[in-house]
Amino acid sequence: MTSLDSAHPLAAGLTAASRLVRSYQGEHQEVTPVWFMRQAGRSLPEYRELRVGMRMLDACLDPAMASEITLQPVRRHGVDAGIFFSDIVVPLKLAGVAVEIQPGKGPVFERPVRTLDDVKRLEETDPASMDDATFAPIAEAVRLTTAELGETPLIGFAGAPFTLAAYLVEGGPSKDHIRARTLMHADPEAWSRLMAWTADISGAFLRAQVLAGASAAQLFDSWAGSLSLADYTEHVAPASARALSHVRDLTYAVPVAPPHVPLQASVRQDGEPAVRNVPLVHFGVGTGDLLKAMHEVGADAVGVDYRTPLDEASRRLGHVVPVQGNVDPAMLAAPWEVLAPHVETVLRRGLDAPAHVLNLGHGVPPETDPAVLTRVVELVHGWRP
Ligand code: 1CP
Repeated sequence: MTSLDSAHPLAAGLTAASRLVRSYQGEHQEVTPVWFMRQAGRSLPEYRELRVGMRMLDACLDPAMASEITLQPVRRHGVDAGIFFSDIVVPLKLAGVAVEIQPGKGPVFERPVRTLDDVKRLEETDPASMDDATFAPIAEAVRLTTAELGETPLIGFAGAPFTLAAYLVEGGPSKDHIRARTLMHADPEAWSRLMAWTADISGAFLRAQVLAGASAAQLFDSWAGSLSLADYTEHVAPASARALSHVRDLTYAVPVAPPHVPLQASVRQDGEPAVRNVPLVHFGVGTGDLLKAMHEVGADAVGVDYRTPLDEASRRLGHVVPVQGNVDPAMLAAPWEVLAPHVETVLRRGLDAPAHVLNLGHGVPPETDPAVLTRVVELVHGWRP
């Protein structure tokens, strides 16, 4: 176990009692916390303005800009968390992989990884050699952000090994990730080495964010829904567990609750602080059949996409796992009279789990009216069962 620095927002008592952190730790909150995947980004005019003339990955590696973009949706919507502005391919770029993010398309790689020799070329960068200096722009951006966020937690994130491998093998965005799934079976050695390498790269990226001040971490396995449960369990889950193991050891002593916060289970009564781990969330798209396996790789909470109702997801998770989700992003463009009851249904179904963090079932569509997101936050914060 490794204790976070005493100045870390969790250890210093700034964020440990927040609705978000407590929910991820399984403590039901009277007011359901809410944030949105892709809340930073193209739905916000202030983001589009800031990004003019700046390439995506350059923006991610500019600490002042990454911090400002992270803070924009928190200021505007009053959400319960910031999600660090970066991208799942940033640690690959820091590892020396030639990658660009093309506007309107996504990550594109100069050289797809298709053979064992290609994997060996990646391995020339030892993930263990990626140190504080490598992640300096990330750590600096996180520090700038948490200094502004105060009691609002920052969520760090990384791509899960399968989703990263899907991009690396295909060379860019793909629909069914066919080449990646072929490699998994056609060359098990190349596959398992590729998965171990990406796990360590993503793990190092996650760890840098948490050590610098993130109060929770989310692993995005966006494309895991293309896998059968058998393939996921055998060829993917061990690498996802490996990625999470890079942050699983990070703990903090639960501080005494600030006077304005009612005493809850997260604060020990006998004067001795309890020790907690930094909460870890695991999310995928189309992963209704994989939810239990995704929890078992070492996550505290599971993100659910819009296809599986939250009460059903909670049932599959044995009713003991905090859930996050799962407003259908398509509903954001529907009239309020349609959207509001949908959000309320999600809130009601979330009661089936020990705790619920409201989110979308996938990212905010770029054309979303930001005023609608603000209104959803107000609805969620005002809702009582
Ligand atoms: O110029 C731009 O604005 C490019 C759009 C964009 C943005 C805003 C990309 C390109 N990435 C991001 C930021 C980003 N990416 C964040 C932080 C912002 C936030 O959530 O508020 C996060 C968490 C990601 C993670 C990410 N990148 C995922 C996992 C989450 C998900 O949406 O499934 C994935 C799959 C990516 C790859 C990626 N990066 C960008 C795009 C358009 C894509 C998807 C491409 C595809 O469809 O395959």
